[in-house]
Amino acid sequence: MELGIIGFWHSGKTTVFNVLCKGRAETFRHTEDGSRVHLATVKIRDHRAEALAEKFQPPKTTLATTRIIDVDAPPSTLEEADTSHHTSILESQLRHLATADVWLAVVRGFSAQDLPPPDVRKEMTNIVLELILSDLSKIENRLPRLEKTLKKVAGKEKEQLLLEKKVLLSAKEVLEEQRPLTELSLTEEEEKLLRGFQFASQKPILFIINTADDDPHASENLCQQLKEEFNSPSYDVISVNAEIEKEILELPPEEQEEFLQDYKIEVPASERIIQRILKLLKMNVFYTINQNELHVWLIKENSSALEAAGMVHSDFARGFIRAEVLNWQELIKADGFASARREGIVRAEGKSYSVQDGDVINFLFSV
Ligand SMILES: Nc1nc2c(ncn2[C@@H]2O[C@H](COP(=O)(O)OP(=O)(O)O)[C@@H](O)[C@H]2O)c(=O)[nH]1
Ligand SMILES: [Mg+2]
Repeated sequence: MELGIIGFWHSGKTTVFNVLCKGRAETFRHTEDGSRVHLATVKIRDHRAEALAEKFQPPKTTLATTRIIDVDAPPSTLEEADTSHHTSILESQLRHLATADVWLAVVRGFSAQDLPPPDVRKEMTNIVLELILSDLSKIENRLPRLEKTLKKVAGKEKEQLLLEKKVLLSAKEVLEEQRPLTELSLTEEEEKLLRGFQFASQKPILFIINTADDDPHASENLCQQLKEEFNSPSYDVISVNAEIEKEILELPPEEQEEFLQDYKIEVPASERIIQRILKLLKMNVFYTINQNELHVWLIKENSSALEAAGMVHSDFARGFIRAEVLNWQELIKADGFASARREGIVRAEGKSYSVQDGDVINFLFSV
């Protein structure tokens, strides 16, 4: 899973990046266009895995991870941050983020010197608009080339290109109405055709309102309102106070708890953000456990036991016999797989079983 951080100038993207990697040293590379790209792979905290590990004490626990990318794109001065440069800022971010599965769109909700007062609605609208414009320009680039090639080919190849043209034209129509490609309904084949383009407006967005407001109720209300206004199953809105959370992370661990309480922060932003991302991406979590290791796995909702087996080990999928399944809480209550089997609460599931969030799975296989 890869999270791409986007947003306009000075919205707190890098601060959010640092909060997500818990203040740990970041790696970064400089790129040809002068951008600075921050990369991190972070473990996803999971209280259920913590409970399982505590109970069964496996020598090793492997948490699921996610990659996070943040781009500091030029221009890098405040003077250049006015609206006329917004496009180029987001465009140069997108260039480094093509492979992201989801956008973390950081929106400035705090006042800053030399910048206009925060306007979260406008910034959210503009972000969506920039994604749409970026996709539109990709399509406008592709179409004339496609036409050229069409003249030279025949048969199956031509058929394929004609289909691509048709899909691109309907995508173009949606974009020209200033609607994101998440609103385009596609067949599986059409979806495949578009995949290579990695269209920016086709990815879900978690808007992160980086607010100066430390009243959690006011922030919660604002998010709810924005969610209704930007109504889409592909969007979610969350508010964080990135600056404060970052400062707390810089404190010695024994002092962090106290400050979190002072600021009425019940769940740290890093965890809230990741949980909402998993929901937005419709990801479930399942677990495998043996005497050596507890392993946390992320899997798309509605995935089959066979797909889950393939993630764990290709042999498990190839030689799949059945999956022994039970919920993580049941496993803890039963004191482990052996006694759960004796109690008869372990279910035997076949290849097509749809994996549920919180399942612990033991794959039986033979190769
Ligand atoms: N007051 C306030 N300042 C913030 C907050 N988040 C970030 N900042 C400050 O805003 C500036 C820009 O933040 P940065 O993360 O570098 O923004 P980026 O350009 O989007 O990467 C920095 O000086 C931060 O300290 C916030 O929640 N409140
Ligand atoms: Mg930055």
